Amino acid sequence: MLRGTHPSGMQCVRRAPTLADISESTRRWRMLEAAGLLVVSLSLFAITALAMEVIPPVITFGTIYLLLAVAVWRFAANRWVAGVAAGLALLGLLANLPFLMEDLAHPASFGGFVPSAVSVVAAVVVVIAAIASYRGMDVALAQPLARGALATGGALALLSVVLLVMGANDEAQTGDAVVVAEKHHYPSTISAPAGRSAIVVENKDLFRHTFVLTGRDVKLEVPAMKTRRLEVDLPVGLYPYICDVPGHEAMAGVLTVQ
Ligand SMILES: [Cu+2]
Repeated sequence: MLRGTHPSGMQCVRRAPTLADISESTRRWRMLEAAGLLVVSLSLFAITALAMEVIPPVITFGTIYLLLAVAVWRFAANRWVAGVAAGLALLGLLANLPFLMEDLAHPASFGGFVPSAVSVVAAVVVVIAAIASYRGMDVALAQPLARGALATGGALALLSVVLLVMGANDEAQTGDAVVVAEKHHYPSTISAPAGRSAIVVENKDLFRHTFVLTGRDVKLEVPAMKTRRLEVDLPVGLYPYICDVPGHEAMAGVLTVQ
């Protein structure tokens, strides 16, 4: 409670707004906003679970969205909390845009695509619900919005599973240099014979990887759980290789051609 002075000069007590001060429709829109923030938070935690790895920035963002969800739910009567939470949700989305665009462009790689697609859909719901609660929009619109978001998220997840399962694989042949990508790591060294040979990259992760020989025109795109083969013709030498997916900088090694 805050004590203040009324323009009439009388002492008055200004109290924090309660649910009694807002309409039922405003309260429901705020609940939908909190639910959207919770879904964004859970999809970020899902990325670390699917990667089977602690990714500090993802955990930090997941925790921030979780706290925003709790704040909007706990202080549903407070328009400032609802507005600031939606603004921060939008900013978080924009800050992660390069990673989101990468993931959304590769629907067959389940681990990146599904959490990113779900979090974008949920963030859109958060912003619409916040605006609706401000403008006092009819709460009857909340249900089709929530259902539409669920249907969109579900359809995108299903599309990703189908592409993951149905996608074609390349076969390794005798004499190929085989590289296994697992838990976001490449072996630090591999070797291949000089002249015509082939590099086979086996991706055991639910996330996409690439195999790039730096300084050479060699790049393999390897979707989640897939194997790709590329014929090369390399003279004797050392060739550094990397995965150039943003955030995968630790995936690097050296190919020895002898
Ligand atoms: Cu990678």
